[in-house]
Amino acid sequence: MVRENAMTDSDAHHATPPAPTIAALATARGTAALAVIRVSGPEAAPIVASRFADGALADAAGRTVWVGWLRDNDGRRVDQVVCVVWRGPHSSTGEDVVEVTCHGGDTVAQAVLRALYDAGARPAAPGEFTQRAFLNGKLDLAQAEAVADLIHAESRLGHRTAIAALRGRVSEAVGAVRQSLVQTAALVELELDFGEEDVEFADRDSLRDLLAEADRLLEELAGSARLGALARDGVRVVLGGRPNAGKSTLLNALVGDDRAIVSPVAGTTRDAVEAEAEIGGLRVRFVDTAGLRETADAIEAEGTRRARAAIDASDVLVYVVDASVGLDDEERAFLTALARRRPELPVVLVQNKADLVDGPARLGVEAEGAGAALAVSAHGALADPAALDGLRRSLLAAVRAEGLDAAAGGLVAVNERHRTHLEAARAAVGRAQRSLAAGSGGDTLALDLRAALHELGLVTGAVTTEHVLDAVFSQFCIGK
Ligand SMILES: Nc1nc2c(ncn2[C@@H]2O[C@H](COP(=O)(O)OP(=O)(O)OP(=O)(O)O)[C@@H](O)[C@H]2O)c(=O)[nH]1
Ligand SMILES: [Mg+2]
Repeated sequence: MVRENAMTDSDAHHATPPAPTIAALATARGTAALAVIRVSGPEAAPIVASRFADGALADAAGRTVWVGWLRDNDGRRVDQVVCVVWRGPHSSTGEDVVEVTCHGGDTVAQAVLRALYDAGARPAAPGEFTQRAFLNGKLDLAQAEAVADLIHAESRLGHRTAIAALRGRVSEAVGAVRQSLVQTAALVELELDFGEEDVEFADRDSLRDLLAEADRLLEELAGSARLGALARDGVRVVLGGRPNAGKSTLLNALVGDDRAIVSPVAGTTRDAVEAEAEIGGLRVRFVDTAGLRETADAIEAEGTRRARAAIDASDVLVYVVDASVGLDDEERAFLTALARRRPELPVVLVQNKADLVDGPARLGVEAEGAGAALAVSAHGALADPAALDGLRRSLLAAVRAEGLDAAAGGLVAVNERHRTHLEAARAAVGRAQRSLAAGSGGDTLALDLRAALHELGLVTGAVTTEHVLDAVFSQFCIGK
């Protein structure tokens, strides 16, 4: 249905052919009231006009709206559409753009697309609209990546960090580091110009201060990748503990839905059961697991094996203890070993069935690597909303995400790709700092500073390689 007919004969004769005009569905497929098809490139308006009721659309001014019938190759009416014409560079891609809004549903939208392909547009590759916006200077690379993050945002925090990056916050932060490095490099390179005369223009103390400042900013910025990952991917919270402790009951209470089977029989849960909730703007995926115990039952033993694997892959472990039973030595040993194996894993200890015991936390279930146990009652009518909220707050604190949702705007968070380049820039700054301390010549210093600047350029796209562009834009969906 979708076919390649991008190159016309005349294109083939150009030394550097102009970017072909591309078209794609910008909205999701499926039944909907409306669908939007975007066309971008030098022939956008003539291509749409050739199938549109009013041929004058070909020469339409930018920011004009046209309503009329769109016809296919055989002159049959496809749909009554609304066309918005944008003229480059004042458009989302920087090229001429026509947005065709038709009725929703796959049949109509695909028929409109086919008519436009027949008229000379070619199907857009994933991310090609955004890539053109980047190549035409409408967005830098970090902002282009934010477009993809915005589309895929699955929580309030993901939305907010993507908006901040789209507004250029990441680029601004990188720009601040860049500025201090450029300043340093300028001083050093000036000195190099006078190398023969063996003079030191650059005051060593201010160079040291500038480099220290750059290092601090880079560390902070690279560190924000943690927040970026939290915002984008959310956290995986595994509920673990002895059989019958109330893990499944707690899962159901936390997500407000009857997701997992609950029963008084120890060993009820076998497969891991997953359910999602948004807590403090963060996407939290809860994983309920089989109770941990030695068992002769082969199926339950497999469940236990899966539970251990889930705990190993978790971002946070909520270890559930039946308050009326308490934590035994074997469990303490398990938690101690876990703390040794994964010292970075936050463990939130929960004493469930608080309703069965008199008074607060009489069990003293502190274990290595875990804070004081929270007393909750996950059980149906006894479920205590305040205690559950306390548990939710502990989860946010465990991943150091408390208060993030309330932080107004300004959430600068880099992604993994940025982090790699920022770390490389920091390593180069570190080398420069050592050269300076060792009293090495300006030329080694200049080399490291250039390396650091190069890495920063790769974040925003001031420097690009095919590899970087492919890596970034191939993650987009078609139509974006
Ligand atoms: N009194 C009381 N009973 C609870 C509470 N939470 C759970 N229960 C009961 O404890 C029993 C076990 O609950 P589950 O949620 O199935 O326990 P589990 O940890 O998932 O057990 P397994 O899947 O077997 O590992 C059920 O009968 C629950 O109704 C609570 O806070 N108070
Ligand atoms: Mg269970």
